Amino acid sequence: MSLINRLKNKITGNNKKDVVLDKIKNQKENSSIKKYEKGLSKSRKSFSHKIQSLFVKHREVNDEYFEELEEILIMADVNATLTLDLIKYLKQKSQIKKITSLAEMNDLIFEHLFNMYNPDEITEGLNLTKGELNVILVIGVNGVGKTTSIGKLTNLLKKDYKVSLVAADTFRAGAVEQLKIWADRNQADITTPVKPGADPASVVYEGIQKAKENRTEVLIIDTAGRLHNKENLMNELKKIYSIIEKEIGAPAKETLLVLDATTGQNGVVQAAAFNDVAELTGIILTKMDSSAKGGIILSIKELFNIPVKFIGLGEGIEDMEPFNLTNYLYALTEGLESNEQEE
Ligand SMILES: Nc1nc2c(ncn2[C@@H]2O[C@H](COP(=O)(O)OP(=O)(O)OP(=O)(O)O)[C@@H](O)[C@H]2O)c(=O)[nH]1
Ligand SMILES: [Mg+2]
Repeated sequence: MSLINRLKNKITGNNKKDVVLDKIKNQKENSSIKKYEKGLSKSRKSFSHKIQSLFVKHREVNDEYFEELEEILIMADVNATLTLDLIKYLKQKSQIKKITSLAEMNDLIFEHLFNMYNPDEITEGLNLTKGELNVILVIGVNGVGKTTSIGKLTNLLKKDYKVSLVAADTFRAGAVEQLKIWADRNQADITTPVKPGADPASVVYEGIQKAKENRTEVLIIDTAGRLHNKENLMNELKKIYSIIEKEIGAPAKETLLVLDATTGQNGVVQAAAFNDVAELTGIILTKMDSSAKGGIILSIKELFNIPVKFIGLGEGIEDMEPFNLTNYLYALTEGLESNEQEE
């Protein structure tokens, strides 16, 4: 019997996971789920495949099993509090349900992850208004994938909005050229600094004037990667925010923090630092495809009240998806399901 049917027989009451599995089964051809499955394959190996491998080592649920499970969760970057809560829950539940087999434990883990979160939770999209000039500011430390994500985001948004770009990274040689390439690929307008090292706020000012003239609806601002020297960052952001307010008469619609999933808990530290100085409205989590630490999303959810709005699943222009918790959890835990079916 398939896992889905088995669970349906076994679990009574309204179980969110059943609903989710049904939905996913019906949408297997959905290209977004396929992208998630592919992009999260490394994370899946370090999560569900490792949990499966406990089958080989342990015949039954015991203290050693729980210790190893805890280690797997921590290594997958599920934060410590969440890991301990999860282990505590699994220990209690397995006692109550008198679970001794690892197959049933896998059921429990799979089920609990889906029950912890609302599978119907619609990730907030971007807060954009058609027909108006909406500004999106993109910030984050060096090399996390800001410019690449702007290229991908432009590709996603250009179907519905007129998008223009601003190269306010006046600091790094080559940064302007890099954004220009993405602008060309997307056939989007771009405002560049008049000279290297120009004041980023002045480029933003120019960008807004041009945007008003050519009826841009979404203006995306690329900024220089910087380590979190809070004072400098705060001053620079203040200047940019005030130019936006003054020139548009409304604040930036989105300030997106870009985090690199491969940096693990360091990303969590960056989120905390940026959250102190910027009015963050969302996170773009990049390089999920290169990371084995998919648990970082659960950590971010646990620690900050900032939605992950997009995840980067590769280097190509199409390799960024709006974040979808159901697809993500499914792609992370999928191995557990096939393990069940093979039994
Ligand atoms: N595999 C993978 N690589 C990515 C992803 N996003 C960005 N990259 C790569 O990460 C590297 C850095 O990307 P950039 O977009 O230049 O990063 P940045 O934050 O703009 O960097 P600075 O401007 O130097 O601060 C590039 O080689 C990108 O191709 C992703 O989702 N997956
Ligand atoms: Mg850049």
